[in-house]
Amino acid sequence: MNPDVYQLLERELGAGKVLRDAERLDAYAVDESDLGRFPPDCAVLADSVEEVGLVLRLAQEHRIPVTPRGAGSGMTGGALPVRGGIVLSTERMQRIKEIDEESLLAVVEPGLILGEFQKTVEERGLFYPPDPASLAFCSIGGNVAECAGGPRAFKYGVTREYVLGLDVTLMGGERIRCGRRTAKGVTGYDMVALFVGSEGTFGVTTEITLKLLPLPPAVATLLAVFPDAVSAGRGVSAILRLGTRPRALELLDRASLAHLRGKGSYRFPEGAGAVVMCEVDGEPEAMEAATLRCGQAAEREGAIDVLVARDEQDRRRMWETRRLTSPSLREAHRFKVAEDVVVPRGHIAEMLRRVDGIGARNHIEMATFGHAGDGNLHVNLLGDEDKHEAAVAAHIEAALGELFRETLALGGTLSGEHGIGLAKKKYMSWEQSEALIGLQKRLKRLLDPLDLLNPGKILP
Ligand code: 2HG
Ligand code: ZN
Repeated sequence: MNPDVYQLLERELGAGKVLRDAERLDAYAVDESDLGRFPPDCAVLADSVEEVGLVLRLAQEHRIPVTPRGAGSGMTGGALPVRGGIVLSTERMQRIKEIDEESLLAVVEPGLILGEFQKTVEERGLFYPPDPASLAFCSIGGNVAECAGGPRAFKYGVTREYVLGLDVTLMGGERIRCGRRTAKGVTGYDMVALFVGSEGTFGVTTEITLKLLPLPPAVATLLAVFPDAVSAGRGVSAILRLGTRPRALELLDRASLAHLRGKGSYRFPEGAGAVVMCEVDGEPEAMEAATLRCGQAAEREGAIDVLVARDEQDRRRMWETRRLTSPSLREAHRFKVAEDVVVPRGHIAEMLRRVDGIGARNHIEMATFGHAGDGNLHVNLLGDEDKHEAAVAAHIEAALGELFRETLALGGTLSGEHGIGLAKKKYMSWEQSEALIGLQKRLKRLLDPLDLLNPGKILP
């Protein structure tokens, strides 16, 4: 990178906001994907929309790649600066600018940590449902870029459903406000939908208007214990067929549960082959009947035990421990390739059966868990051997290929919540036609003609 540009940035922004020493840049070279280290030439910690605009204008003028970054908790390499250049971090933009209780909306900055936002709105009796497991450390800007999901997406939908409006700065510095503050609105094309989930390749979000809901008055959580994952998958389908709509319907297989042993404050039952976590919300008087119905449906499919969270503390512990699945798997293994395939809801048990076969055929240790009610499974491919790194990598590659083929054969999709990023772009053409990929490339060219904004992501 041209040294004059650093100086220009430092002069305009102040030296404290432009990081250049290798040690500090280290943190910006990785994310949660395990795809390697990609140190940028510098990182800019922007504080305002004007600063974001300045970076994107200068970078365009000097042909420098820019990789936007929230909290770096992404799992597919979306925040990795694969071509060096500038990492443009929004971590300092953490303000909640407005909470409008009557209109049920909030206006926030992208660096705001999701869990903090949720706590703030809940104190006012309001509810922001999207709950990725990283909620304690992921940023809302990152959630918007990836269109994050989470357990509660089962009833309430993913981030996309909650983004009413966006303030986006395009490569080159042009600022666009799109969307609305109203409950409805169809004026012009749905530009918000275009930016949500675009993984930082179309623009940099500097302000987000989010829809809120009233906080549900009561919540109840039940845990159904199954002998194995396939029967748990059938249990999930049986609960799906009920009229009741739980807000979360999650599954953890034997390997995932084994990794959670001794972790967190909740102890999942010893010896379980798989568990289904089913959570309902609504009026307090409806909770008992709803959990009973779900529990009975699970039992009809072979659940050997059904436990109900005793109180709010028990419930919180259960979820806190569930959220440790991903970090526990990572801690225990040298390789952890986390997938997030989705199959249509009618094929959940069948997909779990096929996943078992993939692990066995490729001699790969696997752990499968996640948002089974949505057909969204986190199939994790795990590996440990140092000496045979290349062999492990080849097994993982082969297993991945099978996983994606099976997913697509069942009418599924490659990614339900983690995005494509760097990790899966070579598989894009397995799912999408040349014409569709071509159209997306034309869109990218329109918004970023020099391919400088988060280059090398999504599109093969
Ligand atoms: C979760 O649901 C996250 O816990 C992480 O999406 C998934 O590591 C994973 O596979
Ligand atoms: Zn997930």
